[in-house]
Amino acid sequence: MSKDMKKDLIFSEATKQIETLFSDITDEQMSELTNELMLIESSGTNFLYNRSMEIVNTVVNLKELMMMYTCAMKETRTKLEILNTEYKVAHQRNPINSIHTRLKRLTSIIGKLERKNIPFSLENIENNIHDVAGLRVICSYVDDIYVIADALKKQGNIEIISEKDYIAAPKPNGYRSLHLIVSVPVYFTSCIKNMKVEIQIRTIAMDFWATLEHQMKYRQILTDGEEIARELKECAEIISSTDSRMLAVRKRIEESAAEMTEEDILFEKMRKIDLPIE
Ligand code: 0O2
Repeated sequence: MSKDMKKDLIFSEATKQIETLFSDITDEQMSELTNELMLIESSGTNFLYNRSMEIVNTVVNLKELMMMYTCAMKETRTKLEILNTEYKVAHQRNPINSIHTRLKRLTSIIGKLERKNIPFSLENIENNIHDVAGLRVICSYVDDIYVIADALKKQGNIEIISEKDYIAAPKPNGYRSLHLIVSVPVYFTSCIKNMKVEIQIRTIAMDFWATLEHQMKYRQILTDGEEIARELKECAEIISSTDSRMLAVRKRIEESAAEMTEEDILFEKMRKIDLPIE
């Protein structure tokens, strides 16, 4: 392939990557990008070519970094699923209702770096954005949240980098959830890489609330925003009190079952033999 053909291909790949990566770009960001491209254009084709090479290079490395975050999410998800399976066999109920994973979008990563006044680079993403890989663990009861968090903390190959307990100390808007930033080792063919993952653990009810509140944040033009925020805060209190009552009821059921004879206990254990292991 001729050098000119290669140059054309690199340039068109750079353009394609910009378009794909920034498919959800805002009008304001698009006009900034267009201005920048016009500046590059006026500096001559060679400069444009060099920039294209840089862009393609960055995109290739970025894709590799995102692959590593995806693997870190899979690794963490497996750890959580193992805990859930073990708990189910021992206690005949799942502490985890569901697990959701998400990779932060590039525009959100760039937005977060901008808010922190940090320039864009792969190194800066790794060092400063802790929630590129995110897991949301939805539990039925509040005590399950701490069962899962404590079990993770006890695992030797997982480092807890930070913990924010928005259940013990809810946010002023009513937000409740337990956030852990952990570092997990991921085994690749040529290296072991410690990757950061954000784990948000909350109840079904807390998640129901947070999803609606998140929607409100992204609908920026709200005529009655203050009233909605007040209403949401009230809902958060009701939800929290319902979570506590449900936990108390579950504990009462467990306590009343505690009066079992030796035969009852053995019979319970026997029932577990036929339980499917998921
Ligand atoms: P998105 O779109 O969910 O990714 P840090 O990551 O520590 O630099 P921060 O914001 O101080 O930044 O961390 P924190 O408080 O642990 O919050 C991280 C994430 O928790 C947020 O990510 C949200 O997903 C969620 N969260 C925190 N506070 C609220 C809240 O009041 N309401 C709702 N619905 N979610 C919340 P992002 O990046 O803000 O957003």
